[in-house]
Amino acid sequence: MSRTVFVLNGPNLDLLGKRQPEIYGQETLADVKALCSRVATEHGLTIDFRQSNREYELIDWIHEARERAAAIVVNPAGYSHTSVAILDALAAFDGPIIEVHISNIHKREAFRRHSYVSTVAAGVIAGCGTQGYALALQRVASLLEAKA
Ligand code: DHK
Repeated sequence: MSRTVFVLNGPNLDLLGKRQPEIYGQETLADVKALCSRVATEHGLTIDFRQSNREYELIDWIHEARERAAAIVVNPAGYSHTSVAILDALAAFDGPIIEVHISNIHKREAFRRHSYVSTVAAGVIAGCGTQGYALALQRVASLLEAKA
């Protein structure tokens, strides 16, 4: 069984570390990728870590995950709150999906409190900073273990 986990990041996360550090922290996306690689190795997982500012590209990658990934960790960023198309793509994925938000979306503007993606996620992690990605991968490892 595939032990590959797609870690997908949505729009503006390429600016992590530079963009609103009081909300999203000082770490860059490269730091998050390094963290994910470390945690994945500890759990015998392989990650495929990607970021896009384009909705269609994220959707294409979710389709690709159907063939290549056992699980998806996704921070859809702004698309969490707007994209039925990303929700539909994720609904067509068979494995576990863990949704990550670096910030606590429930403590912010009202429009951030609803995420389309949460309706198909096995779990949602918000407000744990970039550590949320590590927690998500730990959870994926447990879920895949339970399935094996
Ligand atoms: C990231 C974004 O870019 C926002 O649009 C979301 C999310 C929250 C985060 O906390 O990682 O509302």
